[in-house]
Amino acid sequence: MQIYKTEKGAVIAHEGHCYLKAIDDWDVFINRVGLYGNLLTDIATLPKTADIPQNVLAPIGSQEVWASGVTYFRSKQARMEESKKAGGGSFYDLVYDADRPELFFKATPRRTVGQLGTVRIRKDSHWNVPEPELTLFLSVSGTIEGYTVGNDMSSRSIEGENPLYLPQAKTYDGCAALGPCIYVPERPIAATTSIKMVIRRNGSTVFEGETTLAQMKRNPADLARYLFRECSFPQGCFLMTGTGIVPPDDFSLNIGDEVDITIDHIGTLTNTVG
Ligand code: DO4
Ligand code: MG
Repeated sequence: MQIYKTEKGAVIAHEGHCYLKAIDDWDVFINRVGLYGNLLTDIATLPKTADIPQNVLAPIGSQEVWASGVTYFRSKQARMEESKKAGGGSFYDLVYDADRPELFFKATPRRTVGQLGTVRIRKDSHWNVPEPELTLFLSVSGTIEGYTVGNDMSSRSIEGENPLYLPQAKTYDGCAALGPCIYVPERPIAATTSIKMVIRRNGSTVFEGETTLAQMKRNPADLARYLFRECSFPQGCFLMTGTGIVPPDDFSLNIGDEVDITIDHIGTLTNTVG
């Protein structure tokens, strides 16, 4: 089932029908252990309503957005290459093979946009890419309750100059996008799930790439466990799981580019670069 955040409340899509639920607080609505079962109970008393809404908000309330890095071979390879001159190359190799994953703070809700929102590139960065990432919604107890599409906008020039600049490469206004909904399945998402990204410039495709969750070296539940080791999240949190799609080194985003990221069962998150 999918849940969409709208101005009128939550729209729950299940087995070809949509249900509108008036809610006071999105945080309380999504932050429930056993969300799938709770949603089934919610819709049992709700009338069927219109179709999937067109105007949806980012499916976030007051949660923090965190991210994982170097969870796919392609990401490790790209990072080692970009940071070679700065002497950072081997760190990526080491973290790829280590037990402890790379986890970093990505964004507050205020720095996060939703469907059709504008993601930004930094004015002081000359090499910028979107990173299409399966994003977990974790409850207060650290359980994976749902999944959304995430875009971890990144400055490759800043991160490549020195790995210590990672927070600046990753966190700034408009650095993250989430949406269009939270997919809440009965069972964990399958390894065959595909992630696709298309970047369009003036109506033409300038990059497209695809991967599957089977290419991810880490297990989503392990990433969640590491994040919750010493951090508490009373309202739950979002955790991006890393990118497996990296455009070639001569590619950088332009203002006005459109980025579509599609993940099976969740849908397509579309954003314009500003
Ligand atoms: O270590 C740099 C960031 C890695 C990242 O964001 C990713 O692999 O997706
Ligand atoms: Mg990333």
